[in-house]
Amino acid sequence: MRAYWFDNQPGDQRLPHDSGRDVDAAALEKLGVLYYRFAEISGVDDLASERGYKNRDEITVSPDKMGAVYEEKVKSFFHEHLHEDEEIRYIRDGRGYFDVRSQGDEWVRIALEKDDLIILPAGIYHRFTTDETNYIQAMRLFKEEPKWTPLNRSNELDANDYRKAYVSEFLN
Ligand code: KMT
Ligand code: NI
Repeated sequence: MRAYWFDNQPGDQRLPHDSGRDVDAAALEKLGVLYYRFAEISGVDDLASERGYKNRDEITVSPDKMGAVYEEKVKSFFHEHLHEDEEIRYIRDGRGYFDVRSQGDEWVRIALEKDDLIILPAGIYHRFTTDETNYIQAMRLFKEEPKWTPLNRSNELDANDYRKAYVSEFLN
């Protein structure tokens, strides 16, 4: 994992967009973003049982697996959104970027690779993209049913209860 300020320059979303200014794990934690690294699946199993995550699946995001819809999917993952539940991703192979909004509403880019696990809190505005390799395989953990409907950012969404709870816990 490496986190840094997104450079806000034009260009494909899959390019690094690296400003050269790093963001440390403590700063991520202030935003409610938790990071772990597990070389063994047993670490993930323990975290899942502590947090009540009973179910999991795996997704591969690549042109090989997704075919013609790949480009469209990658664009849709990159729309700024939130979820009303935590988003947990454990990277099994490949690489990708999760971008999260900072306290000052700037993008922080989090580059993840194999064995990285990230927890994004409910209500945080974020987006995802593959990198230039166009390949990532990730485990998605969830409590009951998959509940990761993306709610796209809007002024109305700022009044959502989960958004308000996030703002009061982490951005004030
Ligand atoms: C997400 O939340 O955007 C995704 O599930 C994308 C694939 S997981 C790396
Ligand atoms: Ni999401």
